[in-house]
Amino acid sequence: MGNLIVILGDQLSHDVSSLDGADVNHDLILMCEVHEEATYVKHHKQKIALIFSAMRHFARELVDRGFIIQYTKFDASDNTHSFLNEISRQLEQKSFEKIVVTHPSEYRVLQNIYSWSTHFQIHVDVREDTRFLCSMKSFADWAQGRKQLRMEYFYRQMRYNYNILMDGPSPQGGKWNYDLANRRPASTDSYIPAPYCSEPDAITQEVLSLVSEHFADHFGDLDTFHFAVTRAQALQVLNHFIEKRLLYFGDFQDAMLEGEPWMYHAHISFYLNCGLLNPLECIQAAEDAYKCGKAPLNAVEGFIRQILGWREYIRGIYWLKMPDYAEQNFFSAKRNLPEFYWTGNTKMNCLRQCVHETQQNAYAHHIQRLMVLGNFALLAGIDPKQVNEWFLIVYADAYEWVELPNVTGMILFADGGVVASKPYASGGAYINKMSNYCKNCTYNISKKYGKDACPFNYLYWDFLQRNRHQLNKNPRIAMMYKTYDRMPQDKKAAIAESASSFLSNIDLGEDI
Ligand code: FAD
Ligand code: DLZ
Ligand code: SF4
Repeated sequence: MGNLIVILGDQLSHDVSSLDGADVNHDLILMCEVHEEATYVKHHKQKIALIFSAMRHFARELVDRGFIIQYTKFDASDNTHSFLNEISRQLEQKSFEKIVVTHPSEYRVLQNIYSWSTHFQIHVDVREDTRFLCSMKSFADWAQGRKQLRMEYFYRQMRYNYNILMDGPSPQGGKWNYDLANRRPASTDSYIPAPYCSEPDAITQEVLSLVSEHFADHFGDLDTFHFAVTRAQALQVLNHFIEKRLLYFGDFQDAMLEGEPWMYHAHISFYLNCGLLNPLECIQAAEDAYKCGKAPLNAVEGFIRQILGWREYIRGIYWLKMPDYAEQNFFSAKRNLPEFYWTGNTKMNCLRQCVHETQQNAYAHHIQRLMVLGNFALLAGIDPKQVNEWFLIVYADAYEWVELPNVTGMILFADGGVVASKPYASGGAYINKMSNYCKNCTYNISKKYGKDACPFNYLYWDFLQRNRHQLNKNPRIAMMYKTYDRMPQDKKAAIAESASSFLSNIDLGEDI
């Protein structure tokens, strides 16, 4: 009797632990495109297309390796559209010794998996997801007894453990972190290489028509789809980054330019998160580029920190803190998400650009997510549930394990300071310094309050003032409160008046 091996849509790696010791003659691999997963939130069309196409290509590769596969397509007439019922169909047809599955990336799916053994009276072997570089147990051990869970210390430990960019026990170049060298704005005449574009093959074309037929009311454009859908293509994306962009990644990591959604970023989160790329190979490719002089240390360290540090840390926080983490709302924020997050219809040029690019590409780079889309949601006091849902829907790399700590922890400070030591709140000056968005904006970046002033400018002070009781003990913000307190009374009143009128315009659905 063989095993029933279930492979989920973000487990598309040939070395995934559920395939360890798999028997090509007796085991059956089940993969299914189900309504349950495709609609638990209304994912961006391109995200569904990426997962379905990558799943279909991966299944074909498994068949080429000799495995027996049961693959349920979304539009198959007998599709029952849930994991539980698709497994049930297999168990009705054949006896299996056990079900084997790699630990899912999301809490929601883990609860589903835990129900299988009681439901079917069969042993379910849930194996560790060894594709991550820090196990849940190692992260919990690292966190144990620490007052603060700062990414920087976790990252240093990971560098040491994996011997990445190390000179014995010390970091190469003498510093762990070169972030201060990574703050250059880009200019419009900067050379920015075009992103990798795959040509849709017959499988992808079939998926694209399926998505346009069944998910027409989901957010986002589909005709701009150009994602890699196989491991071979994803490796080309990685290679393209290492050869053409890594060199500039450090310097321009925080830069934003109108009409340049891809900048010098790697565009690999989609593939890392669904399993087409492995984090260690991306890290090693960057380290090799440094060793052979293709890229400077500030770029390579900056890139490696994102994957070895941030990505693993975020995943560790998710599993350490779930399920309560999804309910956090430190500031009791309750404003509804403004409609312009879906349409891009706003006079604020920075937000308009970032929303339109998100619609077009199911992608925005980190600083757009953090300092524009995220910063606005924080300052305007948007309900964390709604912000989380939006971020989970609109990006093709979004899975709750990575989206939730970034939104609840990093941008909204809704966890009260688990991920960030202070809110990433900022006025318009930062956006103006790091982008050219303000040049084409209806609002005036240099004005601090009043009808045509940049809303970020007054919302920033209003946010601090509104949440003073929650933040005034935070030593990292004490200076800002001192600055505020020194302002003349009439300036404070004008800021409060501008913020109040702007926020009520949002609530009324006015044009802002
Ligand atoms: P690069 O800038 O080239 O970075 C390389 C890699 O580092 C990324 O591919 C990613 O795997 C990793 N990385 C970098 N920053 C982070 C981070 N903060 N957390 C985890 N991994 C990181 N990333 C996701 O993969 N899925 C999400 O749903 C997601 N939601 C986010 C929401 C918000 C509000 C913020 C501020 C960040 C979010 N991120 C998310 C992190 C980051 O923005 C994306 O990983 C990155 O933009 C992906 O593009 P890239 O591959 O070009 O990344
Ligand atoms: C994101 C996604 C989508 C849109 N559809 C499916 C699907 O139909 N079948 C599937 O196995 N996986 C899908 N996924 C990825 C899953 O949501 C992902 O595997 C879980 O988040 C794991 O916890
Ligand atoms: Fe954004 Fe303000 Fe600049 Fe306009 S002026 S683009 S709203 S930061």
